[in-house]
Amino acid sequence: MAVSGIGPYDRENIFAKILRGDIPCRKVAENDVALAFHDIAPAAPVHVLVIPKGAYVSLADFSARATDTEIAGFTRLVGQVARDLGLDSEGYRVLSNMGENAGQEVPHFHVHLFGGRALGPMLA
Ligand code: DGP
Repeated sequence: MAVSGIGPYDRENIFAKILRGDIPCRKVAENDVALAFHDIAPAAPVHVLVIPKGAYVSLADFSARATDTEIAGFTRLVGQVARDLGLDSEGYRVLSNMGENAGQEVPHFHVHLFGGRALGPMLA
């Protein structure tokens, strides 16, 4: 279900359950503030999700409320995962769906990291 970017945080969303260890994920990496794991329905040879460990609904919420330490650590983990998966030389795409118009399904902020093939032009 699409969600607003500014609604209250739902502690029962699927990524909150992954963070609590209630359901499993295929972990790629983590640091103090963020976790990276493989998407359950990959849209490219590499399709990793990176999420903050804190409770943020969307990029709008994260950018407004997260600490500089969280934002820095989150961003560093995205870059580290891409590097560790060997994506730097050929390139990759980072994308975040925010709210209803973008079709955000899971109301816990996340970025998608796509790589491993030519990804084609961005779709509007
Ligand atoms: P978005 O539309 O941007 O909210 O993308 C949500 C992504 O989350 C989508 O690509 C599928 C993925 N996803 C949904 N449920 C699970 C799950 O239980 N485990 C994992 N690893 N990924 C999930």
